Amino acid sequence: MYLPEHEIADASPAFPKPDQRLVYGTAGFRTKADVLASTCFRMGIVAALRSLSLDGAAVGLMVTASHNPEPDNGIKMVDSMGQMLAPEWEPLCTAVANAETVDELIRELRRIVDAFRLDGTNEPHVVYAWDTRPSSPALVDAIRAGLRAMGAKSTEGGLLTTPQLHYLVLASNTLQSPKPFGEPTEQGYYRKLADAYVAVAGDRRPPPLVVDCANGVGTRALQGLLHVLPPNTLEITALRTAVGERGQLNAGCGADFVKTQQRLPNGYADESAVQPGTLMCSFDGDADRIVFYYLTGPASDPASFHLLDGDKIASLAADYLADLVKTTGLPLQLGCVQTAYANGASTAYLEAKVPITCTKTGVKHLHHAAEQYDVGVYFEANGHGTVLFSPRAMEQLEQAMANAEGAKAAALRELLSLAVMINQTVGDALSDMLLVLVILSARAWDARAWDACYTDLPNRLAKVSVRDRTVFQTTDAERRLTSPATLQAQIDELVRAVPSGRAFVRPSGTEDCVRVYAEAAGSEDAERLVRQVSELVSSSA
Ligand code: NG1
Ligand code: ZN
Repeated sequence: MYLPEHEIADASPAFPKPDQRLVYGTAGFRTKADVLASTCFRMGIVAALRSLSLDGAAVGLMVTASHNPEPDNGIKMVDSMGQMLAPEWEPLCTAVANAETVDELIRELRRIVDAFRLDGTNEPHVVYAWDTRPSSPALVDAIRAGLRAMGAKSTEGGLLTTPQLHYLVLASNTLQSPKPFGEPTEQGYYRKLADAYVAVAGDRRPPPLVVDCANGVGTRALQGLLHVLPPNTLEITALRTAVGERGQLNAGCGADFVKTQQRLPNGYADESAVQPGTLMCSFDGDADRIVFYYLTGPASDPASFHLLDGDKIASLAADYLADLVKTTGLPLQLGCVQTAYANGASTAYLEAKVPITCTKTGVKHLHHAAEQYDVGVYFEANGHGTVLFSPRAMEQLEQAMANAEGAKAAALRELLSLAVMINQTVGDALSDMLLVLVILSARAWDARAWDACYTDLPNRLAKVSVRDRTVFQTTDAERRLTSPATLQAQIDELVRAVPSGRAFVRPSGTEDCVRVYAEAAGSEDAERLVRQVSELVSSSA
């Protein structure tokens, strides 16, 4: 069995374990950057072991805390086919991260080596990348030390978005396959996206778009893409592009700010590109999320702000793709996957058109549920999502293409190009942006026409700090609490009193808090409901 114990023991003291329990959660490890060095060192080792368990296939490590504040950071692992880490490895990562001593660390690692019968036959391969946080380079050094101790082959992705790293990993592992995913470089990613966009869009003219890059790595990715697209293909104004200016990342801008505050990024009233009717969008800090919005009046008036969130993107995409699938005449089932955070109005709208699944929060749950459909559209309300085409669907589309004509052939061709343009490994702000632009131009819709699909129910999301959030346990895709004992009945009673009321409580998987969501027919009712339920939560824990 294979484990370079001496090398690990020698390198380990440079990365002392902090006095804090760390958990591999929904998005890997995520906490204040200054306690993460030991975790990054150890994840370098675990990633190498994960690669060995996959016969030396490349796996990925991404250093980012996504939409969270700049002083936070995080690390997550990407599996060999570009998907999230296999769930059975999450507790292994947690155990390794929390080993108190070097001996304990070696013991935990040995456990993995024994369980998976890892030997030295293959060389492990790890691809790693990081976001623009000032803390990222030091954490990357820690990863490198872990990889060196393991004698792993490493590929440095550099500053990348999370979805770009997912792309690199999958592309690295399909180089020899009959259908390579793409060239395993950053430029390969841009070219794949750009070529597919040009193939789908043809001479359709998308609406102009103002992009808030959250002062993060999305700035670079957007520029990279625009550089590869033929000149004037897209009419984009990029804002909040201050990469590297301390304290700027996700500060008063970015997808999470816009979604949770339900308003424009700070200072937008002074931007000349920000005009009533103009379509706008915001990326998050690692550019795997996107939300859109527009104004119906002056930027200074909060009432003129209209959000087009992940639910609206899902509705736009599901509707459009369902029409294309119908035109092909193929018996493919298209479905949509949401979480409890999906606006009730979006669920009602979609339910009338396509089958819907509701899953627990966290992309891995949505992704898995979407795989059950031939074409699975999944989006979290916060703007993280994508579309999956099953191997069966791809096969049928390709076969049908061979002798199709007219509208049928056009629909097949478009679906096949969309399947390339859409980053199916994970939500991708750039790829989702192109998807929305392509659909809006095909429909000849502006922001307002898109928004008219349905009207969001007023909603509020609140955070409550509690002593121990593990006390809160849920069932029914997190829509109901089973613990603390009587809390759900009390919530039900509050909800019953509110027209079109809905509320639920769940512990966050990424922050030390409990989240409370409420929606209602009226804005004041939603506000009151979220406050009342939050008070219940505070007093029960
Ligand atoms: P938690 O902290 O478990 O609510 C948040 C988001 C998720 C997901 C993860 C990963 C909300 C309400 N929750 O999870 O949807 O995106 O972060 O980043 O937006
Ligand atoms: Zn993100």
